[in-house]
Amino acid sequence: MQKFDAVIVGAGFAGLYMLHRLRQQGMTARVIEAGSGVGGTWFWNRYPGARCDVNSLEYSYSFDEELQQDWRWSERFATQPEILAYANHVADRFDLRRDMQMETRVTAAAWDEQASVWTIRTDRGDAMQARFCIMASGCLSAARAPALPGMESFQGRVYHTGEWPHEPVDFTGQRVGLIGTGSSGIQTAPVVAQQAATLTVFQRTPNFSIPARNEPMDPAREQAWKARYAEFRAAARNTASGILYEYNETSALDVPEDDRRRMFESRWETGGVNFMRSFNDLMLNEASNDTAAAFVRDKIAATVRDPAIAQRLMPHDHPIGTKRICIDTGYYDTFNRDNVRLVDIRATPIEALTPTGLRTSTEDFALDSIIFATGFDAMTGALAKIDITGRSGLRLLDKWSAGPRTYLGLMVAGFPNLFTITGPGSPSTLSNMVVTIEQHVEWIADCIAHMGTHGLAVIEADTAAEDAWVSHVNEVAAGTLFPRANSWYMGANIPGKPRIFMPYVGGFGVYRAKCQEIVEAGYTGFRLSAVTHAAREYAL
Ligand code: NA7
Repeated sequence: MQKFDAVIVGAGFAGLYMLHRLRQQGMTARVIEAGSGVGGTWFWNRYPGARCDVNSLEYSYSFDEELQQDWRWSERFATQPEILAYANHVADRFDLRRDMQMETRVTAAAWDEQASVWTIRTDRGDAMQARFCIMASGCLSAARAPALPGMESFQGRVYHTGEWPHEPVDFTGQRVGLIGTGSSGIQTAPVVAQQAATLTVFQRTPNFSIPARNEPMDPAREQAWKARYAEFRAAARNTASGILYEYNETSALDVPEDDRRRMFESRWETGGVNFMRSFNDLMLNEASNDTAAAFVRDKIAATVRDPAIAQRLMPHDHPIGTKRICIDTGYYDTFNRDNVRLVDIRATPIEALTPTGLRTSTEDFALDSIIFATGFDAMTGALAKIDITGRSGLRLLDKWSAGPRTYLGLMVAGFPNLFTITGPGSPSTLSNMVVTIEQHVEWIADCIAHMGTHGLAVIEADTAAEDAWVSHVNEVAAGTLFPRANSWYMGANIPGKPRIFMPYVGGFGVYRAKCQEIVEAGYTGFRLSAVTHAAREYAL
């Protein structure tokens, strides 16, 4: 049996940095990755138009000054290929690949109570032992497509945005169907529409989308950032999202209508998620939120020429931002094209795939390719695919049957020495993922170093601390508009999944301070115990 200090599951941004940190601390670690390359989300999501919605200068590691100075981003919002190239650069630059095992899926992880080690098994038949098992398996990595009748019968090509082929896909001359209008569908549609003979977008729920206004990197901006990178990064770590948006501390209701419109207009013009920071209560107060939602609906009406199609594209069923806000390049305008059609599958549901396309309750559609942009089993999906067994045979799946329970999104009571990077209950998907990943990686690495210095073998979250944290996470979410939407944040996109708001909405800066306080107070809410006899033998 191979033995490591730590096994890290996943070679995305979290796994890469975790490996680097542990190696710096002189530990042995092995990364197990299902894909054939590094990059996680950016390895799998290769669909046309895939692009980050956080400024590239901020959606990048801050842990190494030379790295952040050397790397050149070519656009305001980086494309998937560029982010993937960056992940590969990091893997090479820090010589990470020699401790990685690719094209291997972790299938099981079991805590050995006697030896205080995890036994980790893979789909290639490997078995390895590690004192620490670190899940860097991602928040949006378990792609899902609906199980429609007739799936097997369709003679054309089927794609999922989250599992896109590596070879280029050419839709020229094809009749393409796109199912799903979340971020992925909204980024895919404009690009495919330009190439395909026809594009039919099957929309169940309309979504709010803000123009990205992407542009080539402004050299002056790049220079200004790089000159003050450390300062900007430090400031971002104290914000609610880990991003230096222009935060406005005014309520949308405290300003005259004209001023409010001007504010929305200026942010619509500059583009990006900054729009949602136009006022400080858009996610807290329904009346404030309504003003932003109405503004975007007006923009849809002004962009889409056919009023009936514009109406169909306007969301009315959830407050703006309670489903992750989308950022697009020409999405609404795509519906002005002659080769694009919008089908409301809430009114006329898809009944089945057929050999030649798909059938709704009222019509047969002839299609050459179907793209599923139907999302992910978010936050818990990747963990649920692994048979994780903690103390006394407790299975994570059983423990989480009514929804995920964690302490700080970092650890789970009953699962000693198992860490979850950006786990449910942490800010994760509500913040800049790279910033939130760095904070978790550093917290975990420091914790492991602390254990080493103090001769401690086992750390475990306390059930009482976990209960209190889960209550706090729910309480904070309940004070916002977020639970009002059937979003993946709520697990609502997966039939049968418990309806719980999974990420921590209290803000990244607040959360980070809380994690720090807990450490300074001696790891409050965690139980740390000394080296057991068996663990000592293992170490030898
Ligand atoms: P999302 O945001 O979960 O969007 C999935 C879309 O697919 C959404 O419009 C869904 O409609 C639709 N969907 C899901 N299941 C079905 C079925 N069965 N039939 C028809 N339509 C369906 O996933 P994305 O990949 O776009 O984005 C995920 C995140 O990745 C994104 O938020 C960013 O953080 C990056 P629904 O709204 O459920 O009615």
